[in-house]
Amino acid sequence: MLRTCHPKLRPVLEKVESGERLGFDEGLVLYDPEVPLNEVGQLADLVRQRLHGNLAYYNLNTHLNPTNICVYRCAFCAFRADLRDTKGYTMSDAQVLERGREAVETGCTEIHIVGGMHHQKGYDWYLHLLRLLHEACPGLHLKAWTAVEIDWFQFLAKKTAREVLTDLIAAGLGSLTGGGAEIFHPEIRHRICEHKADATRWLDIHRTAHRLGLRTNCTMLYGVGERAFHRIDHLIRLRELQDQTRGFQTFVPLAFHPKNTRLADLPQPSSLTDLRNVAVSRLMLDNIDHIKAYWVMLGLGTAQLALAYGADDLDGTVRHESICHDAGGTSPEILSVEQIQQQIREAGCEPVERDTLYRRVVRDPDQPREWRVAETVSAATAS
Ligand code: V47
Repeated sequence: MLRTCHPKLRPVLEKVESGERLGFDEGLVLYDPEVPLNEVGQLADLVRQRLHGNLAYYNLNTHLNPTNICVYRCAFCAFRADLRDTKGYTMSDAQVLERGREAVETGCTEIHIVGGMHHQKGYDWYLHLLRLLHEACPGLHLKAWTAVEIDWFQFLAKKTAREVLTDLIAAGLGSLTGGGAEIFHPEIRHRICEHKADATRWLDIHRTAHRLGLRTNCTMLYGVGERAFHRIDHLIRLRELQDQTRGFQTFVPLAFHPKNTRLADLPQPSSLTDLRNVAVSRLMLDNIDHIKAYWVMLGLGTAQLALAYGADDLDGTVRHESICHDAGGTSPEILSVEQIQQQIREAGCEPVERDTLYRRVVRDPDQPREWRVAETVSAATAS
C-alpha cells in the first residue's frame, strides 16, 4: 500500500485501510488539488480490489430513446427538442419493436430506455412501450426510465410512485436507470434543471422502487459549475439512502459534455477530473457494490484507466446512444464484445459478462446470441 502520502491524506488512508467510513470533511480532502490524484487513486484501487479482486464487468446492451421531445429545458441537455424542432422525433411502435429485435439478434441482455417527457403523450403510451417490448422480447431486461420520468408519470396519471412503479413492473420493467440525479444540492440543481424532480423526490422514488424489490442505479453529473462540497453532499445523500434500502447496484459518475447545450461556455472535465471523481466515489460510496466507468462519456482511454482508480465496470457494448453524442461526445457508437474485453484485459483485469443484475452470463461459443445466467457475481466470489 501507500508507504508515504500527502499529510492531509494520512488520516483518510488510515480509515480506508481499517475499513472505516469516510465523513464529509474527508471527502473534501480527497478532492483537494494539493492531494495527489495517484494517491487517491491507489486508495480507491485498494477498495476495488477488496470488493472485486481482479474482475471487471461489462454487458451486452443497446439504448432506446423513444422520443426526444421534452417539456423540461435542462441547461446541460443537448438531446431534448421542442415538438416543432426539425430534430424532434417520436418513434412508432414498429421502430421500437425493431430496436428490441435488433437487440435480441445481436445477443444483448439489456435495453436501456430513457427519453423526453413528451407533453402530448399520455401515461398509457409509456406503459404500452414497455409491454410491447416485453411481450416481443421477454428475455431482454428492460432497464427503463429515470426517477424524473417516474415523477412525470405520477403527474400524468395522478398516482403515487408506488402505484406507477407497480404498473410499470407489471408491464415488464426490470430496473430503473440512475439518470436524472444531476447534482442534488439546490444551489446547483436550481441553476441547471429547476423545474424537474428535486433531490427529495429523486431519492424518494428510488426508495420506493427498492422497497418494491426493484434494483436501481445512481449517477452524478459533474462539470456543471458545482464545487467539491456539492459533489460530496450528493454522494453522501446516495450513501444514506443505500444504508436504508441496499437497492442501488452501481454508481455512474457522468462527465458533462457542453457542446450544443446552454452551458456550452463551460469546459469539458479533464481526464484527471474524471479519474478523481471515479476514485472519490469508490471511497465515499462504501455501501454500493459497483462503480461504473461509462466509456461513452469518459472516452475509452479514461474509462480503461478508471479501472485502476476504483471502477470495476465499463457498462456495455452500447449502440444507439444519443445523449452524450448529441452533446459532442466523440466515443465510438458501439464496441464489439472483443473490443470491450480487450479494454478490460489491457487494464490488467479479467472481463466478466454480467446481466443487468450483475449475475454472470454464460454463452455457448457456437451460439453466441444465446445466453443464460450462471451465478451471482459478488464480492464473495470475486477473489
Ligand atoms: O440523466 C444529460 C446526463 C444522463 C448530458 O443507470 C449528460 O447504468 C453529460 O443516466 N453531458 C443519462 N451528461 C445517462 C445515464 C446513464 C448512462 C449510462 C448508464 C446508466 C445506468 C445511466 O446523462 C442524464 C443526465 O444526468 N446528461 N446531458 C451532457 N450534455
